[in-house]
Amino acid sequence: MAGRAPAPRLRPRSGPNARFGVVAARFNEPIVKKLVDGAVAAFTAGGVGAGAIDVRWVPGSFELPLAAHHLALSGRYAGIACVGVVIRGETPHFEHVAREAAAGIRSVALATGIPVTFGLITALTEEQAWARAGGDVGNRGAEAADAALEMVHFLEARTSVRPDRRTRTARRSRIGVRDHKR
Ligand code: DLZ
Repeated sequence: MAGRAPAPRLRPRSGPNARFGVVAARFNEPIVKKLVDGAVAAFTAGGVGAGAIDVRWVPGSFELPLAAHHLALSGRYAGIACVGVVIRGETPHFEHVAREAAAGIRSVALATGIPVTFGLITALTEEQAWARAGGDVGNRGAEAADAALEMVHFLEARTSVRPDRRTRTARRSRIGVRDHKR
């Protein structure tokens, strides 16, 4: 599936104070670094302050969901972009990695309510992967960051809860904790 994602450029209302995370899988690291650069550049272009973007590395794409889940539950992040590169090898192993990463990332977003987006390249060859890491076919990391920004904007338009408070608020209401005003 080739093609470029549309550039949304819908900025979160919370402005430069909103924090964003990039979780990056170290497998195929030289290509993944291009995705990280793309994601950071897109967040910055979207109005996120340079000091408000945290990049965290994990061993491989299989580990992306757990790391993203941990960051999302911290309540510190408005959105998180996951980036990684899965290239077909000689065995079906890569299919398991790609499938679990995709399903896991989706689950984290649904379970936490924090936009956690999918900046993975799944490619048949290294050449295809480079093309999607800032080459002819765009930069999947930048697209994941743009998607996170747009989803934060989407959620902000529908709730008065600040994005970085959303997880904490959801958790507190689930366990029946109320804020007592004195
Ligand atoms: C083991 C493995 C393989 C074969 N291929 C990739 C890959 O193409 N891209 C990637 O990000 N990670 C790969 N991994 C590593 C797994 O994601 C994971 O880190 C290990 O299986 C340990 O859990």
